Amino acid sequence: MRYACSGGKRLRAFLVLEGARLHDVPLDPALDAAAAIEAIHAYSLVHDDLPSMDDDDLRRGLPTVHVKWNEATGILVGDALQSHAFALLAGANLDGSRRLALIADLARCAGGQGMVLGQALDIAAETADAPLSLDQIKRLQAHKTGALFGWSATAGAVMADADAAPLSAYANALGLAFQIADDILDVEGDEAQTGKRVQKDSQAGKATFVSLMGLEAARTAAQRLVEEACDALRPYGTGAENLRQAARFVISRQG
Ligand code: GRG
Repeated sequence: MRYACSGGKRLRAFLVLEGARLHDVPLDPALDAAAAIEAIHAYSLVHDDLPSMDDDDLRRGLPTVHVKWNEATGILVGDALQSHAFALLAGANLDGSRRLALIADLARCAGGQGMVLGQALDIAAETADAPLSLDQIKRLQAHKTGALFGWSATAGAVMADADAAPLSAYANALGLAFQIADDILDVEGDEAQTGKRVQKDSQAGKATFVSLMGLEAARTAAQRLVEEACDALRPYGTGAENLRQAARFVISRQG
């Protein structure tokens, strides 16, 4: 479990801590929520890497959990990380109703109406008769990666019983920009390595933002979404500068 949680950009934890800071939430429960979302994220990566899913050998530059140990260990590590996330939230030093709201929101965002649904749609797309449309890809990604971004950015407002709408709008735009940037990075990384565009077997024939929009239009769309994300932060004034920088980072990152 420790191995699976090592490394990574900690982007989701950062969103939790910044959202909490904007709402004057004490550091202790904010750190519990930040750790919880990274545990859920790590579980999703361990399971996504399994042979029955994306079958990846490397994650964060190191052997994936099922390669380093075995497949059963990968399944169990993911299961245990998920339980650990909810245990962290259940133990957070918060008023009972706020703690329950955080837990219920995370169950919704991570589960069968959120990230797991997105993953299911993604797997179904591999055997679909036709590639997905742009709207279908947007829906898939809003669930697969966007839902956890949404929980992360709004957790601070939930912990403070404040209006979460601006941070929710920020997270929606940020999540989509992140996924478009991820598709662009995939193409650019492959091109840098091989000099031409290649796709791994599990991606073959799968529609992405780049395959549907083209590289330049995808870049422009990601840039627009970052501006939209920054605009959503207007109610917080200069206090939200770190979140604005995070949005710009999401489309300028190299990994
Ligand atoms: C197995 C239920 C289940 C869900 C898996 C999120 C997900 C669903 C799979 C991840 C597959 C993937 C690599 C998608 C691309 C976008 C993404 C989530 C990248 C990883 O997130 P980063 O870049 O990772 O924030 P780090 O390593 O920095 O934490």
